[in-house]
Order: sequence, then C-alpha cells, then structure tokens
Amino acid sequence: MKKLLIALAITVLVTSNAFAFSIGEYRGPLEFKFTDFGTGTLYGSSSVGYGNADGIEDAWGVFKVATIKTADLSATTLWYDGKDGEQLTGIYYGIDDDFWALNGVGGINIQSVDGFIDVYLDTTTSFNAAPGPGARVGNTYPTVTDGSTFLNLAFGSGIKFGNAFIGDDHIVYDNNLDATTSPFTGDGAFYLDVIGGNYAPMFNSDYYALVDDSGATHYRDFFGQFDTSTTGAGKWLVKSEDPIGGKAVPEPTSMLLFGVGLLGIGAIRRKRAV
Ligand SMILES: [Ca+2]
Ligand SMILES: [Ca+2]
Ligand SMILES: [Ca+2]
Repeated sequence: MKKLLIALAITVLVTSNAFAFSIGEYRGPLEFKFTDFGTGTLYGSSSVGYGNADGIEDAWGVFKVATIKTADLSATTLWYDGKDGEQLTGIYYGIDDDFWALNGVGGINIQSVDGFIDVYLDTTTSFNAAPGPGARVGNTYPTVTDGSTFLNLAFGSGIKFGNAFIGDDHIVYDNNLDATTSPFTGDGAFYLDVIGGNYAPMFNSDYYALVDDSGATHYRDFFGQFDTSTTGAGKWLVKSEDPIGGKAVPEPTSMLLFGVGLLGIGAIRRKRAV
C-alpha cells in the first residue's frame, strides 16, 4: 500500500504545474474561437498551375483564443480569455503559397503548403498586436509568445480531399478573397496536427478521419475556418475571426492515475480474498 501511495504522489506531482488552465472533467468535441491579425502576399494575376511554393513564407500572423466551448447542443463555455488571469495566444507562420487563381469576378483563391502554429499559455493577459508585423523576431512576438508552450501545431493536408483531383491533395491552407487589393473580405479553411506542447496529450485526438483522392486515410486533430476582413488599422493586412473544431481526449497521465486506482482496488480485493 505504501508503494501505491508513493506512485500516486509521483503521478500527482508530474501532472501539476504552475498554470490554472483547465476545461474541467469534460472530454469530447470542442470549439475554439479566436481572433487573429495577419499579413500575406497579394497577387494581381493567376499562377501557372500548382508547384509554385518556393520555401519562402507568404503569410503569418498572431492571435488570441477568446473561448473554448463544448461542441454540443449545450455550447457550454469551458474556458475564456482572462479566466484565472490566463491567456492563450500564439503565432502562425511559414505558410507558403503554391497556387493562386483569379476567379473572374474580381476575387482570388490562394492555396498554400507548409505552416505551423505555436500556442502559448501565459499568466499575464497582455496580448497586443498594436506594434504590427515589424515587432516579430524570428517566430516570437512580444506579448504573444511569452508563457509556456501550450500546443505546437502543423498544418496538414485534407482541405482538398474529396474533389476527385489528386493534384491538389498536398494543399494545407485554402484562402478566398473577394478583391486582389485591400480592402477585401474573405474566408478559408485548414486542418491541423498536434506535434508538441505541454497539452499535446489532451488535444492529439485524431478526431478528423479524412480520405484523400488516392483512397488513403489521414487523421487530423483540428479543423479551422475563418472569415477575413481588412483591419483598417494600417499595420496588419487582415483580421480574421475563426472557429476551430477539435476534441479533448483523456490524457495518458489521467489514464495512468485511473490504472493505478484499478491496481489499488485489485490489491484491496486480493487482500480481502486471503
Ligand atoms: Ca512562397
Ligand atoms: Ca483533391
Ligand atoms: Ca494527431
């Protein structure tokens, strides 16, 4: 029994940290809402087909999460910006345009490859994009990338599956604008994979099973959609309001605790049986 208590104590130590962040006991589909400020390359003409990604970033931005809600009919708010004095903020970067096409009514479709999102949990609610794109240093941004790494995400293919065309399956980010010069409005979508961060076990759900146009299945963790408008502030090109769907799953540490608890029950039962 002493050994069991020690094991429990160690497990509790490992799972505790300096942050209050919690979505309670809920494990299931979620909806994140966030606001981002971004910048990107604008095009006045169409590319010649796919294959124009050149390893040079075309779009990036900073964001903060406004709410995390249950994606069910109760739409229960599990977390909100500033809860317990904490904030979830981040930077997306490395998006490389591969294809762009004028749509004939003054707008343009831009399709991209690559790209990452780093999300940070911070105990200061200081997010401020006012310094504009010029304040970025590498993949850090003041008031946005401080705190601890909450999630590291990579854009993953899926947005161009199911259209019976293999040649665009590699696209990870699809963006429509209704004009080729500012101001414009637009929308787009993407899928994400969890690749790291302190909360990776909670959100690495493989919730979205997607079949590509070759018939292979891919699993993604988040699906994002966004509506874009120009900021009017002059510094950033676009402001987007985005819902992102995902799922919280039981963490291995919780499963370990559960397992230890079962072992304990087993041990007690065996003792009683003697
Ligand atoms: Ca590029
Ligand atoms: Ca396709
Ligand atoms: Ca995954």
